[in-house]
Amino acid sequence: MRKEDDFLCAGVSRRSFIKTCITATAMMGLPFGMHTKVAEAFEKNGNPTVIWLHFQECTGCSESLLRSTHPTISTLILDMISLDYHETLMAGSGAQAEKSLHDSMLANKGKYLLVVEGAIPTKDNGIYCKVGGKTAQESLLHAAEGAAAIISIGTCASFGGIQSVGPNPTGAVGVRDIIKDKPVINIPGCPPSPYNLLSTVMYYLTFKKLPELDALGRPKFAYGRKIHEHCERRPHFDAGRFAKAYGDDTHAQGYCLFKLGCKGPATYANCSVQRFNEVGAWPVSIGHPCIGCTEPDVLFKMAIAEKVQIHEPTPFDSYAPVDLKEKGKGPDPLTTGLVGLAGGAALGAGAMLAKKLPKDDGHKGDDHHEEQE
Ligand code: FSX
Ligand code: SF4
Ligand code: F3S
Repeated sequence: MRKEDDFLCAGVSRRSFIKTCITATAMMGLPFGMHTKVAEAFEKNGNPTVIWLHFQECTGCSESLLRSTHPTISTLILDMISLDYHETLMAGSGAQAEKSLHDSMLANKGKYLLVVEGAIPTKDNGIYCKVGGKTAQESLLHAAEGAAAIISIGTCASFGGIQSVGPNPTGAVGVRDIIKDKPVINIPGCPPSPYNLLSTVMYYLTFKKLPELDALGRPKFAYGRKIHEHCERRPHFDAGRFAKAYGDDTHAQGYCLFKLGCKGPATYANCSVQRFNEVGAWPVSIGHPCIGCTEPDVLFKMAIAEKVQIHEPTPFDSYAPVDLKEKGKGPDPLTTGLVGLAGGAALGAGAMLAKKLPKDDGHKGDDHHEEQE
């Protein structure tokens, strides 16, 4: 008899597959148990054709995908989807590669997912990035025509990224600046979390629609909250304990990195929750301030050490909820104690925040969180 782990689903072990479905389900904010629906949908509708184009970028987005190990996203992504074209991963090149791109677009017209990595130069007829004799803009327009949906992976494809920083010599823009007649989902980050890409693809296959997006086109399940709300250094922030210099005692003790320029209070992303690799690291956990890499107005627009303005102070989301009291019953002493603690902490946080924030802050970052239909 076969062990469960020996059963292969779309080229990966059943156990790994279910684990990935559980992770993706949790990331999408769906109730526990929904992973079976996600798994069923993936088994039924899985193996979607994906065409992946590269334009102006460093390939860090693809690298990030390949380096992820828990769960083994690279294996899952590469086995669970039909990656028909990816310039840096495919074996073929030249005319052979061009043919497979053309054949796949024709065979899967209207059904494939187009993933775009990198910005698109528009100046001087787009001559600053050409692949196979075509400008990035031409390739994008051509591939977008038959796509069911487009995913802009990384900050470059989402918003223009480093290429678009002034004076923007090549006129670099993001996909949404060019494609107006197709759904475009932004998964920013420089590089982004590969789990956000996986969850978005799984959501799309499960529900046959796009996840809810914010005003910047980012899935709300991954970019709905500020890093600052769930950062492990947040208690230090609330208590007014800030690292003063890299390598000094305050830094070594894990104090809040706000005064070293951490952009967490103005950055919407799930890095501190999902983290990046098997050791569970993310920039702030290893002592570097968040540089706001998911935010178009922060990354490369503000200096690393520049402080962000905190517009809407939000409490640390690990404090005890304030509605612990069961309906119809009086509060028990433990609940009262917890509520008191939570309230005290939140008040304390607000007071400390007002007291400790420097007065000479800049005014960038925040706040793109109106809903998008
Ligand atoms: Fe951009 Fe991707 Fe930054 Fe690099 O290729 S989002 S420069 S990490 O990786 O596009
Ligand atoms: Fe964490 Fe940065 Fe917020 Fe400090 S400022 S709590 S390091 S996100
Ligand atoms: Fe980017 Fe900040 Fe996360 S720099 S990777 S959004 S912690």
